[in-house]
Amino acid sequence: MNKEQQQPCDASWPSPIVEPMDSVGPVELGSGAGALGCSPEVLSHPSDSSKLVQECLQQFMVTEAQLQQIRASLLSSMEQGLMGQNPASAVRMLPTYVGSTPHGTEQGDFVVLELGATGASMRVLWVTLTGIEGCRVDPRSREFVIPPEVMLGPGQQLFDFAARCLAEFLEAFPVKNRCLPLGFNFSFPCHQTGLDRSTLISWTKGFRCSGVEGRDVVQLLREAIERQGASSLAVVAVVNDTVGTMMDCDPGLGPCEVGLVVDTGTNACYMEEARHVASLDEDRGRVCVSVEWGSFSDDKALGPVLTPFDKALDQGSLNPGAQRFEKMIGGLYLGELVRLVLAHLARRGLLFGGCTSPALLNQGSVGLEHVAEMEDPSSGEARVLAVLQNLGLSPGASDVKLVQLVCEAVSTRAARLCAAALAAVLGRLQHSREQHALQIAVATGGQVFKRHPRFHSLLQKTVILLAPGCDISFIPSVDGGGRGVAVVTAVAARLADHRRLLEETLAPFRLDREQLAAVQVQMREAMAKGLQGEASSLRMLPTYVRATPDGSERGDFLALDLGGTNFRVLLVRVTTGGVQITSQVYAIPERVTQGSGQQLFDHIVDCIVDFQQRQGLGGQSLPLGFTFSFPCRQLGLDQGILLNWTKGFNASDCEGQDVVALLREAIGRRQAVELNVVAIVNDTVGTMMSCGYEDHHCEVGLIVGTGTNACYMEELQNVAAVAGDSGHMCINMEWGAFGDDGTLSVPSTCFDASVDRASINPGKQRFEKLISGMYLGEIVRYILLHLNSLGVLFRGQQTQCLQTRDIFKTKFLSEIESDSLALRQVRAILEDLGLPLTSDDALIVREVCQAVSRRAAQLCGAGVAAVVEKIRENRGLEELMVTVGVDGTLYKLHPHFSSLVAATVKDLAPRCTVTFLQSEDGSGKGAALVTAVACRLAQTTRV
Ligand code: 0WK
Ligand code: BGC
Ligand code: BGC
Repeated sequence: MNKEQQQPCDASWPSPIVEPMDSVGPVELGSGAGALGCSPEVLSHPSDSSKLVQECLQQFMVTEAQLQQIRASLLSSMEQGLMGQNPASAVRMLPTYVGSTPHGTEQGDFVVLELGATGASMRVLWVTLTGIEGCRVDPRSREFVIPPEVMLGPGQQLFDFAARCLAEFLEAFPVKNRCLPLGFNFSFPCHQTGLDRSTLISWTKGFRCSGVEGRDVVQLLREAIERQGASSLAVVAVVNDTVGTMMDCDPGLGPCEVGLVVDTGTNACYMEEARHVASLDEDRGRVCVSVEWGSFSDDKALGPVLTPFDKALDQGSLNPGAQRFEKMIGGLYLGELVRLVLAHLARRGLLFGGCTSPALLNQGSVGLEHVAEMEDPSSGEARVLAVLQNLGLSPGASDVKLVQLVCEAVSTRAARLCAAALAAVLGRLQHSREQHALQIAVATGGQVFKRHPRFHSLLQKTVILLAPGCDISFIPSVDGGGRGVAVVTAVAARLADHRRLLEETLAPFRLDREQLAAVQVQMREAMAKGLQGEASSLRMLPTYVRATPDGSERGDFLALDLGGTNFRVLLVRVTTGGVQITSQVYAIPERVTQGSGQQLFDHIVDCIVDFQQRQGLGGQSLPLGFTFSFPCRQLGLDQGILLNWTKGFNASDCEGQDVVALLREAIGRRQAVELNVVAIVNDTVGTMMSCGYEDHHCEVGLIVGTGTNACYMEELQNVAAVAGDSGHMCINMEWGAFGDDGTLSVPSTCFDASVDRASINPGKQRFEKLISGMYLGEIVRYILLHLNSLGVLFRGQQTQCLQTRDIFKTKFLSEIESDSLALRQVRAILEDLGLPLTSDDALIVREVCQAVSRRAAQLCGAGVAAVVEKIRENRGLEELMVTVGVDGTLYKLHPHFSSLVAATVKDLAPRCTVTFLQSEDGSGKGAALVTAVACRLAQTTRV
């Protein structure tokens, strides 16, 4: 079914309907009124007819003023389209997701399927890109004629036809076991949401298949290829023919930043500043926009140039009322306009002796090729005569010239209107680039450019007139944009490959419900073992806090809060009116956290003394509660043996020591300081107590900050290490170490292993290193380095800054994942780090952050689910209502962390109604409350 076998039965034209009038009488579309044969009104003298023909053709004359008006109106309609305002007359201005003109580095073999550019034919190409500038391999291609019933039938039939043509074409090529990227050159107006996702808005030109408008045409093609079993093809990009034409431009000559097609239809695309495209969340770089000027229909601008022939053509077309502008320019319509004029003039006896012919009255019988031939100065009269005789006409001598005049009038108008539209695009470029003197290369493509003898020069001359400030070079597309589509496909294939590598990299971070439920079970098992004092990665440390506050606490207390982002000294005043807190943050320099224990505790006492002086507390010995956020085996409320440092602390001579004693010794070393250290509490306990003061259901404390941990009120009978079997004991789980014994089934990625290896406590705090703020930024950094090494990020360029440890702060995750942050702000954060990134990079970095923080939140949720379920079962309750007091920068600042934790708990512990209460005053208040309870209990035992 090659092109030659089929003759001109053009399906693009349905049956004729009306008869508009003009100065030379009614315009008839096809057969019907004024039947075949000759009209009685043959004018006596040829010059009269020539004058009347001139008069008729006058309607096709478009003045410069009218062209300027069309240019101006189209320009404002483009700006409306860019701002997303789509009044009826606006042109669609569709972003194409092509963000750059070709680099010339693209290489590989690509298959291109062209549908829609050249009317009733489809073309398949094999394009080889060498990646070497100036070195081009001519594409091999084959054209397939599309049967009319396929162009007007069910969509599935059209796509199956396309898939069969692809398969037939590829038979000639060695594609065994190769997966070839396919670029789909689909020349119709589409809403693109990605390089390979595109929804057809409406058919144009001669197509009107059912069940396709509003659908993703890439999906339809993929399904057809699957039905065809042509598995060696992967559709990776869909491209409009104007984009293919623009991208086909040899970078050496261009690069072209405008693509102009005049084939059966007409349209243009150009590189717009991304920040001007409202539908894109972009502020940098450029994006190619398909103007879809075929639908331009501003009556004020177009009304005066529309002729009755245009109206007749429109009413006889497949899509009356649509693509009005295209119908005055596109190659599918030029021939029909000429036919309508010729038929009209014949009936008026002004041509062919007033005789018509079936062909002349048959829509679609005059095509672009006829017009081009009849206008071709080299054709000469003989060819014109031959064309007209072929249409069953017997042209007289004067007819030839008059017919050529008709052709010239129609095509001249088309070229000038097209020039006005191109001038509008150039005007837009001058505006968006704030360049009055614009130097620009325009790639041109399409049969009208190729075949029509004068169209190109007419357009060039007119556009120079209408866009004086532009220095335009026109670069004809070599092979109709096939290569350009392959270049876009190469970019899309690269992006698709990047997507695959990204998915592979992030897949281990995507935990499913089964994996999370397993974590919950493993944590329950470890809790049970820890409580029984058996070997377990959860040490389940008794805290000697037996009750949460009951509101009767009173007094002034000092509190210390060590172990989080900030070290704070607090004065906590507990009165009937509530709790007043005055606090001061003090830095703990690294030389102190990594120094000796004595240095550390002396520094702490220095801060306390400084605080007392500032608060005028000199000489007062207030009871002090010490929030010490590290794993301590407590022997009593004021005795805590540090088991091991975490979170980057590493002061010597502390592990295995009673830190309360270390503090008291430091106080002892400092003259004239009297402090009564009453209690040492873990920050989880402090947080639970602090929130318990507000909400008496608060029986769990959760920290997700620099580190992570949880505590909860356990039944004393379940705590093997502490005598007694009634009442409760708050247990510090130290869940940061969960899995250190290998019982945690969550896959550890190579990035987690890198973070652990680089930490000062490798092999320790496994659960913490998957969740907490000290590590998430580092996990992301390692992933970015990996993706950079794969070429997925930052164009594979070495990024020194990412080699620096801790340069990617966890707070960046919270900022980058915030919904309110546009991509441009994401890019700003990353650029401040010195990363050379594109917008795609910013999107990928955001996705990496999301995967890492989501896993952390879900694991944290699985942990909380284990704890609340334990409490529920402890109490043999069907339903449990409990509050979890929470603190920690990551939990508080990350935009989605808290909701993901809550969602995971809801899913894994459906019989627990869990309220998460963020602690306002931190655990310092909690430490003071524990101290207050201890003091109250001490008082009652003393009396
Ligand atoms: C604030 C609490 C403190 C705790 C910290 C944890 O007052 O006890 O250690 O939250 O959060 P981070 O500061 O590590 O983010
Ligand atoms: C389509 C455009 C296409 C143009 C040239 C028009 O009918 O709407 O998408 O670029 O024809 O083929
Ligand atoms: C410590 C815990 C602490 C948690 C949150 C962990 O590294 O081991 O004691 O509760 O961090 O600060």
